[in-house]
Amino acid sequence: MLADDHIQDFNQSLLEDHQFRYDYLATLLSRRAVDLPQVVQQLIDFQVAIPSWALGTGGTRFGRYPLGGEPRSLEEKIADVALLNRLNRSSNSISLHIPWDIPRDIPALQQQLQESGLTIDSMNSNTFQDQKEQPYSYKFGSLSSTEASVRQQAIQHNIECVEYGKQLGAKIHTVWLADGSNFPGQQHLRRAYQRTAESLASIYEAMPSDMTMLIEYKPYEPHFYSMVIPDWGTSYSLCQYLGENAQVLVDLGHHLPNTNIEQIVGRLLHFGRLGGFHFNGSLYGDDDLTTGSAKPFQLFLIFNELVDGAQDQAVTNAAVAYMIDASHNTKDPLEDLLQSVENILGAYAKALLVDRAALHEAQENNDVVRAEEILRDAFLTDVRPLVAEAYRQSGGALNPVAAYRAGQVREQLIQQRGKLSLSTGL
Ligand code: AOS
Ligand code: ZN
Ligand code: ZN
Ligand code: ZN
Repeated sequence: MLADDHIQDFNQSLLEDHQFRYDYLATLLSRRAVDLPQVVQQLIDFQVAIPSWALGTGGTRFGRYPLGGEPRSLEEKIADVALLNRLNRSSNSISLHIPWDIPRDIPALQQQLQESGLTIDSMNSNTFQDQKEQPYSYKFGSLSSTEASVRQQAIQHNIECVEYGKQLGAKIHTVWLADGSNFPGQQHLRRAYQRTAESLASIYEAMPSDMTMLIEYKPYEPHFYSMVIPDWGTSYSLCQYLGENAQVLVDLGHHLPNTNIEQIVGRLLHFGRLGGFHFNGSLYGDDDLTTGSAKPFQLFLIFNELVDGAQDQAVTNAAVAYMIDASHNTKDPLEDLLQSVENILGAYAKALLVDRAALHEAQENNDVVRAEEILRDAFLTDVRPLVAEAYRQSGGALNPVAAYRAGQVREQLIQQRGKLSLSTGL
């Protein structure tokens, strides 16, 4: 499916227009001190992991409308990510969810991954749903449960994920907890935190020294009175308690409306505790929309912090893991993921264009307008030719969504996998 020839032929048809637009931008930017080939190289090097659960039409809680041709197995999920990566060369890893993606034949999976040039990014545990065979229920929490047997079951499940991760070469174990309470008085808030910290420590101890635990926070859902890990401060304190290989994960959808996420990013970089991102877009809550669709300026400001941190010798934060965490109802999930990656690369490109020396100078001089104008100047630059050039140079499609459509990929997937194929996921 989607022969490399197709991508190259397709690029040929767009090349002249692309070249014109790229040269024009290069001329514009030559008036500023921008090393354009270096910016393109940084875009080429930037990789965003794809989660296995974003490959099928997802969900709102009001129902699911299957699109057809969705992956029916872990192998087909990997095949879909390989396809995305051939189109944009920017998503060379996949994140798995246990038990939705239990690997049955590890050597065969490793071979498939190698042949498709992919790696496993992270393993994600699931203690927010009861599985059929499991003896104890998570109705009243998992790692924070009042019952030792429930906590033990949740710890064991996480250790099992770590073990799969070891076998598959994953370097990240991500924990998102749905633990919390719905009513005042339901839960002893301090003790719930303590039990969680201790449970996490047992999982942390089972991790190899080259694995990082990412701890996600979320202020609401499914518990609307209190979540055990509601905010970055709680995640951060748990990481401090656990040790160097625990880091905070920022899911863009996990903030109260109007939260200044870029400031959180800056803080975590300062503390050396920013471990990773779950990219998505939202207006109201954990909407899991296409990244950069609703608030592109915010995405740019986040990347502005990341680029600033990366260029600052004083920041010692280890490498940040980037992943998309989105899944919804009305788009072809593969097109949606291509759009998300493109918006992420665009925001990154714009952040790389910021005249940082001038910005720092304006900030030091409290020149409010100048500082803002510098950011606006970068943000309002049309960087699409830069992103397209990065795709082209790395062997991808100049316009991945158009190439995907022209290659009739979805139609072929439906033929192969059927009209009503369903994948697991939320
Ligand atoms: C849930 O809201 C979190 O964003 C999780 O990161 C993720 O979506 C989940 O683990 C996948 O089901
Ligand atoms: Zn998430
Ligand atoms: Zn979420
Ligand atoms: Zn989300």
